[in-house]
Amino acid sequence: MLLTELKQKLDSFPQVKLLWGATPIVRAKNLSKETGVELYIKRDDLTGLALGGNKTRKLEFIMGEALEKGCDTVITAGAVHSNHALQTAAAAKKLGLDAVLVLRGKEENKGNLLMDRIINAEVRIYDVETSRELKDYMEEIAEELAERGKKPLIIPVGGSNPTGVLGYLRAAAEIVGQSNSMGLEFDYVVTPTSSGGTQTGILLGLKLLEPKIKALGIGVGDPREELLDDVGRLIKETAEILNVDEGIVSRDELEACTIDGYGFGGYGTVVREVIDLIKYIAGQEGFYLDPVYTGKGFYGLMDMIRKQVIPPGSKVLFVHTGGLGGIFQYEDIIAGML
Ligand code: 5PA
Repeated sequence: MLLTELKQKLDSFPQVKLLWGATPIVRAKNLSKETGVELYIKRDDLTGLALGGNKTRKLEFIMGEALEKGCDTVITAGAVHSNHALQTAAAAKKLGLDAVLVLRGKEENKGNLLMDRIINAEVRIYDVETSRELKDYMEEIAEELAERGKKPLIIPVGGSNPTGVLGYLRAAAEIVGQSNSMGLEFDYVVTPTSSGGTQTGILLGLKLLEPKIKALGIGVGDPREELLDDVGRLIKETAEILNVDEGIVSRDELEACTIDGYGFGGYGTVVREVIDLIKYIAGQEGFYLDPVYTGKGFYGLMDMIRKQVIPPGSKVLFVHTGGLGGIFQYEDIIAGML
């Protein structure tokens, strides 16, 4: 598909503008020298909403849908450290909507939870193990609000539905446009993956525009089968709304480009190996990764480079999906590891 064609398709969906503009692609000079690959970072941590991050892109389309449907409230879910929840609250406030955040975990006023409270989002915390289990609570709250005459929209965990994926299709288009104008041909585009929307958008977008580029999603500790099912379903559903072949990415291809082994015991664990890497990268390149997503994703990338799964000389783009608040959510654990 031509770049202009994909851009036109994306422009035809309801949307609002939340990003400042295209996020920069920056060469990681010291790390490139050290690793023997040409390493670039797509700074999606600098989207401009709250603390920035990948959810801003998804929310451009999700909030577009909320406004089109005449909703006055959005409800979403995640862990207490959820970057998505904070981004959703910030987008809602900016657009004059209410936000209800349905969270799980330890109630501590710091990090993203503190930011949620500063922006005056309604926060409800439940004692469940996984964010999937919060779905029923979101539905109950939606009913409760509807009875009070409100019009709520439920946004799934991570904003990972086909509407949200459109945001990362646009990111794929942006990457292709920027790499053309920089005279760069990437071999790999690498993202952390959890609820699957980011990986789906990049994978599908690059498959449509530049199928030579390998799009790798590095799991951050969610169960592999769940992730593969989620991304598989999202690819199909998004292909459908875009009117492209829903079999465009085969299950085998999806399995090959979904990388496992860097979850460090499961989603949300904060481990020394990753904190050491965050320190190292900050010291080399002057930017911060987060302990839950980008730190694990980048660890996986560095390991694949070291093992030459990604061969020397490759041109690699890592998408920095944000998550800065995670540093402050886990400040005590991290401080203990310095
Ligand atoms: C998250 C997710 P996907 O959910 O689209 O796979 O993106 C993974 C990801 N980087 C990558 C950062 C900084 C993220 O926050 N965050 C979730 C959240 O609730 O914040 C959905 C889990």
